[in-house]
Amino acid sequence: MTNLSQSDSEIYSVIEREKKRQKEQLVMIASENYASSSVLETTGSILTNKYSEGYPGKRYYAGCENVDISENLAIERAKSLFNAESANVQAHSGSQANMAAFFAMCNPGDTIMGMSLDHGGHLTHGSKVNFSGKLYNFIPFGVDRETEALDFSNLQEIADKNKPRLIIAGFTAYPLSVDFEKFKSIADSVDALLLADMAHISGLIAGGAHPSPVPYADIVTSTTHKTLRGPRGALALMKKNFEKKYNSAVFPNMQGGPMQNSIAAKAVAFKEAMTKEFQDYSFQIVKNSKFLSKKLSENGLRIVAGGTDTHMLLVDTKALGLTGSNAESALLASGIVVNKNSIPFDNEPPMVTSGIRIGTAALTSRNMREKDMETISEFILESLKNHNNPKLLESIREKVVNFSAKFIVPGLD
Ligand code: DSN
Repeated sequence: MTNLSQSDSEIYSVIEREKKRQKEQLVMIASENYASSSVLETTGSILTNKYSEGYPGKRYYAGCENVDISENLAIERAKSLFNAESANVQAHSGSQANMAAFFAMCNPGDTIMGMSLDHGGHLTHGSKVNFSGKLYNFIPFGVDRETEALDFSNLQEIADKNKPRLIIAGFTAYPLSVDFEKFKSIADSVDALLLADMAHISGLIAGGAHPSPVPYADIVTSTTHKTLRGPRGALALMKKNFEKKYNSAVFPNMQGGPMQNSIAAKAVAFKEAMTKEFQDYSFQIVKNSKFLSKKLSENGLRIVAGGTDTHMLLVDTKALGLTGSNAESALLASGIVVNKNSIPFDNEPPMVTSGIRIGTAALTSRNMREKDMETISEFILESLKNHNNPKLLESIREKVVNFSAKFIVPGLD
């Protein structure tokens, strides 16, 4: 970054400090990952200069002959990676991909069922502070109090009673495998449409480590930067009959010019996700989180829902007498980055919480394996048990820096 270092030392220094942070800390935010050098190069390319409102072959600007090729590649690769009938790669974010899905499938005021935020849904699945909860009549569903797994019989009852136009199968803090076929049968039983928001697990689905919603859902949305390891952005897959509606919901209804640098970087990420290496990566993520979950539960922490089938685990920190917020701070002081997270039926407010969400996708991108999860479980437990001892946390942080230095950082090495 020789140009930037000379023209804008302040931003240059932020990037340098962030590089150091991403190398030294253990990034365990479940929604984060390290994009490859090729994805980063494409995201930072001159494709950012081009306006291209419209879709390939039907643009409102001249000079789109090159970005038509990259957008078509992104569409075709997305379809082939996920075995989908149609794809749209223009949504700037997961929230916007979901907004376009609602616009394509519902009218304002329609009834939609979504997982409540405090049981692991997303803001766009009906939260009152989000456009979704303001524009539509959302009816929340949740998990079973005992098992902390999705409660399908309750979901069926809510669907029977409310006759929704749409049911959303999507989660940001649900560690277990999702039975999309079951969602589809409930949606069919009440004549509802089905939207799957696979943002968290799309990399696992691409690699074969989690069942796919594509055969069942009318529309599937995803971010591209979580387990899928692409650039920050989103995609949508849909049945052919929703292609036109979804495309016009994104443009011109919701967005203007698409970000062609990001779309091309999505194409690069989709190609990477088609490799055997990525398949192995996706299975390793799950092995790592299962192993970590086992180690933490053997040593005094309670794992919500009894474990994990994915890249994430939800940990009840009250088992060690800590709020999620205290746990997050103690771990950060040790150089381990997680986020506090409400757990099902949490008595604490969202800024406090009784748990933390831990993800293994980013560390698996650094080639960490089960034996490394064992070391990390020791760092985590020691930090939580000594949360009131800043000196000890600082000594763990030094160990974490030395440990992290042994692993590659995609995009930086
Ligand atoms: N905010 C993201 C997460 O961390 O799960 C979801 O969009």
